[in-house]
This record gives sequence, structure tokens and C-alpha cells, in this order.
Amino acid sequence: MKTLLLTVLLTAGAWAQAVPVIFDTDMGNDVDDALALAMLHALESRGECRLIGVTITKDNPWAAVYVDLVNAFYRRGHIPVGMVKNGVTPENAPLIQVPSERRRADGTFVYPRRLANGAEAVEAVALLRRLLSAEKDGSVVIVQVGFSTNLARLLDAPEDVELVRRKVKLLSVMAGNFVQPKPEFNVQKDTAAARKLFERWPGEMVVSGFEIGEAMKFPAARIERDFAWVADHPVVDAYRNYMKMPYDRQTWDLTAVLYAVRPAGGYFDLSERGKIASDDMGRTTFQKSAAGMQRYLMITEAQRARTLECMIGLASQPVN
Ligand SMILES: [Ca+2]
Repeated sequence: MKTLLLTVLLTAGAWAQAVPVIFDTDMGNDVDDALALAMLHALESRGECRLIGVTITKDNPWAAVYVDLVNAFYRRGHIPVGMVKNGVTPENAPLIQVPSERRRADGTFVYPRRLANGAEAVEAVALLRRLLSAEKDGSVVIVQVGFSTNLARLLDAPEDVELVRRKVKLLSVMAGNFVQPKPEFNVQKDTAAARKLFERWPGEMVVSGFEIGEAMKFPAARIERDFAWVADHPVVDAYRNYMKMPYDRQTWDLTAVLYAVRPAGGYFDLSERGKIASDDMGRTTFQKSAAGMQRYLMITEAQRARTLECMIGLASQPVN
């Protein structure tokens, strides 16, 4: 009885420490979003975070279905999923569609899910508002690994800006490029939203630029080996349907998740404080200023191997 009580208390303690996370993703445009979502589930299983909701910026119905089935695979099919309205990149993508449609010989889905189709998902900005309102002040971490469409819209109303200011501890973003003046996909696809986010986000923001995920590639051999604990894994299925195997893929979105949940892990270095700006071409620039609330990730040669190994371990961690 004492042991049971202790277990309950320890579990409750871990739960209280677990940082509430919202994952905002363009699921379907690249496979790193799927690996990043797997990492969040592993981190939740370890008591480090609580995935309170997923909002999507890819305007394709399979994106919501795929996110929902991954959540269900990790036995968290209750997590709310929000869809962008009139978003960019509506095109179909095999990496989200093929796993969603796979059925067994008896006709049942290989990956059961709650959402029958994307139209059943709630609207993303309304969901963001609801999720933030329900959490403690200064507690929420948002991970944005797609376009800024949803979060920029959340900044339209002054009361929502105030909500963000009050509730959000950190916004961890994958976007931009801080070593070369080159357009980056997440900025380029919705330049107006990206500009607005960088100009007006009222809190701490740490950005993982193109160069960080580019420096660490998820090895195809580890996709084959480390996920072998289960016959059908929705993230492996997505990986196989994104490009012809075997291929190593950049870990862009995974880096934003790792920093978001383990900011003190020593996996990355941080730039000085300052202000990020983006242009109509999708390029980002950084202006340092002591009072700035924006920084970007940097990584040393010495950090790379450990950081990559950690991301591989979390993404492939078995369901508990
Ligand atoms: Ca992405």
C-alpha cells in the first residue's frame, strides 16, 4: 500500500514537472515532422513533456489523419488535432496518405485512429487559444516546425497576444538560415506569416536554422534497425514512402523538439540575443541586441554525434 502510494506520488510529481508542449507542424511535406512527433511521444513516456495538442499548417486532410494515427500508435489517441484553414501546400503526399490508408487482410486499418478524415479536426487557431487558456501561466512550450500560418494568426487579436505573453515559456522554431543568405522552405512558403511572427511574437524564441538539421542526418540503417521492435511503425512507413530507401534524411524538425524539451541538455549552443527578420524571398537575418528575445541554435563538431544519437534514440524508443 505504501509502495502504491509512493508510486502514485512519484507519477504525479513527474507529471507536474512535465512541460506542456504544443506541436505545430506541416506534417506531410517532409519526413522529419514524423520523426519529431515520435520524439515528443518518447519524451512524454519519460515524464519530460506532455503533448497537449498538435496543430497543422499543411492544408491537406491526410495530415490530420496521419498525426492522429501516430498519436493513437503511442496510445495517446485523445490528443486534440487542429487543422489550418486556407493554408499553404495543400497537395497530397504519400508519406501521410499511404500509412493512413493501409489495411490488414481483414479490412481493418493497420494504424487505427480516431479521425475518419481531416474535416473532423478542429480549426487550429481556436485550438491553440483553448489549449493555452487551460495551462498555467509561463508554462507552455510551442514547437513550430512548419509554416508560421497558425501562430501568426494567433497574433491578430490583442487578447490572444496577451494570452501568448502570459502562458508561453518558449517558442522553439525550425526555420531560416543563419549561416547563408538563402531562402528556407518554412519561411518561403508563407513569407507574410513568418515576417509577422518574427516581428511580433511577444516572448522568448529560439530558432533552429537550416544548417543545424543539415549537419546531422538520420541514417537509413538506423530506420531499418532501431524500429524493429514492432512490425508496423507509422513513422517507418512514412519514411519508406517519402523517398526511395535507403536514404539519410536531415534532422531539421527533430532539433527543434530536442531543444524545446531539453534546453539545458548541452546538445546545442545558443547565439547572442537579438532580433530575427525575414524577407519576401524567405531569407532570414539576425541583428544582435542585448534586450532581444530571439536567439538561434548553433552546434559544434564535438556536440554533433551525441545530439544525433540522442534524437535517434528518442525517435525510435519503443511504446511503453
Ligand atoms: Ca516540417
